[in-house]
Amino acid sequence: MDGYHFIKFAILLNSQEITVCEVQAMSPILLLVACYTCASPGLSVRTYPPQADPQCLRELAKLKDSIRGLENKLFIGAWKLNKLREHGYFHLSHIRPPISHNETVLEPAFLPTTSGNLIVYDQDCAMLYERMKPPSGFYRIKPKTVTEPFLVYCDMSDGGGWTVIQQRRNGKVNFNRDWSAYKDGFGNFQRHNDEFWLGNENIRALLLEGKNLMKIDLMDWNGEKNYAMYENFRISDEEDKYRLQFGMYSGRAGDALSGGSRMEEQWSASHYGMQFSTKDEDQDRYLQGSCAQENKGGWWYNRCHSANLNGKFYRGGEYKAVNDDGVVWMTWRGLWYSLRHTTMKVRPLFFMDSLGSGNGAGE
Ligand SMILES: [Ca+2]
Repeated sequence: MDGYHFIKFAILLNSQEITVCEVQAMSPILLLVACYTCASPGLSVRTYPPQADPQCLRELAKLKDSIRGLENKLFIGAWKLNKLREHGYFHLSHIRPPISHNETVLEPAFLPTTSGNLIVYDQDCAMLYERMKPPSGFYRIKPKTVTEPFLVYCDMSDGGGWTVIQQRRNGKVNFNRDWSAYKDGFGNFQRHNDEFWLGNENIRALLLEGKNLMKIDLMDWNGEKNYAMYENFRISDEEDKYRLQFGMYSGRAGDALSGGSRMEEQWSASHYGMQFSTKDEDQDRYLQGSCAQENKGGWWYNRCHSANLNGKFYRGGEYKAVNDDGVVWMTWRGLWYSLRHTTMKVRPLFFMDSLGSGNGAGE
């Protein structure tokens, strides 16, 4: 509330005015209903000149807080209900207690399993998490726009519900691959520390679902961890060469995808708006050569990068090379330090995680 105006709810119901001091006697729920009612057509809200009654103002502030809390609950409840309705999980038979590692709760019709992995048809790991709270592992998901379900690693820790699109752990998988490999995905999809790229087609299908949060987990060779998060991470289709866009950054590892803090760095290194390049498909802004060839991976190169998570895996961290081709997150360890672990994982922006925070800002 500003110092000059204070808006008093005067709710006209059957010509009866309820002033703010009368309102304070109402329960928060009634007040919420009243507030929604007063916003309805045919009823009106009036603005009054300032009236300095401190007691009244305090009560009003408290009530506004209650309303905000209730509105949040209402919003989350409505959102959950919509999801339940949309995806048909509102049948009592589907509501089960959390499962243990070796317990199977799917209907027999969904079995048998493939490669030891349950076949499920959730659109992503967040939906799977909400439905079953299973442990981390590989599961088949089926985003709306794809016809065939595909295997993903679901990270059910860190609040749960993360679909992992990229993972580096040990350098066993070669990431210096061509366009079709990056399009379809490659790597191993069996153990939790396997390395892989989920594939640009699959990633695009996953991100099409709407507002999301991409979390990038990093670990250096001393075991120190860090992270960066981006809202609304998305890529365009193959025709537009999987062009990258993302929203607000948060985290502690620095906004390397935007190219760092200096303007000249951003101009040449920001990955925002860049198309995807591989060693055989050069879409970068480096006219003299190919960033993908020089930096040994497929990525949204500019001229060339400040993040190179699909780069060459160097043991030990600091490395020497002709080009800065390591597994790099410039704003944390610089261009000449190759990280040990990287994970790129995504889930809906509005997600009630196991910590109940709802914002997915876990470490
Ligand atoms: Ca080029």
